[in-house]
Amino acid sequence: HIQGVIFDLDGVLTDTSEYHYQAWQKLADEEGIPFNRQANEALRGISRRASLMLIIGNRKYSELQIQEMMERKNNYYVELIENITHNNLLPGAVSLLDNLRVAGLKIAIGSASKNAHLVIEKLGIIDKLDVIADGYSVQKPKPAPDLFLFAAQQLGIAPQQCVVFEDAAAGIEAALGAGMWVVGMGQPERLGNAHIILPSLVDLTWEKLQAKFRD
Ligand code: B16
Ligand code: MG
Repeated sequence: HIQGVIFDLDGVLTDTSEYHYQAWQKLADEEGIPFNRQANEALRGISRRASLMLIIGNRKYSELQIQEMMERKNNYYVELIENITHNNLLPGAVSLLDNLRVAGLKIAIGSASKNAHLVIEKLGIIDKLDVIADGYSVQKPKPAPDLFLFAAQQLGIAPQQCVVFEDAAAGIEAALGAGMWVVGMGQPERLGNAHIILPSLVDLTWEKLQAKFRD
């Protein structure tokens, strides 16, 4: 049975996905590359480099220019998240974290972001987490299962006893590849193969989640 819960960060516990979008939009505008909110959907949950590659498509840039653009985007992002607080937690997130802890589950973050620590600190939830796996934890980014396997290993729990909350197709693929249970958050179109799909974390408890897995 399930002993560990691994949360994606952007788009699951917090609304910072909007700031990733705004930072990419600014970079794309400066480079004269067409980009919009809809194109940004494809970048959900994927690494900084993979995101940039999708944005530039077959335009030719040197490795040096690519590095510079990744850094520029990140500077915009870090600027945008400067003022985030616990108000940027998505509805239901804190009560679920507290409920899971009381129920005796171990809790990890499994985020592709290299800014995950900074974001977690600003959200004020560090004390509610047992493990933080982030963009520095493994070499191969989502959709490879490595990040979630690393998180489970750090928790000391077998992958089959972990459930992952994800909002992105790449993350769901990663979690399924790791042999974990998967809860997809948000729009069903992008959540394909998740075992369960939920619109939000509001009013969710460990008890209710277990009941959903039994259905
Ligand atoms: P960074 P998650 C992901 O975080 C974001 O969803 C994605 O938009 C971003 O490109 C990626 O982190 C890398 O972030 O540039 O800060 O290292 O959803 O896995 O928590
Ligand atoms: Mg995400």
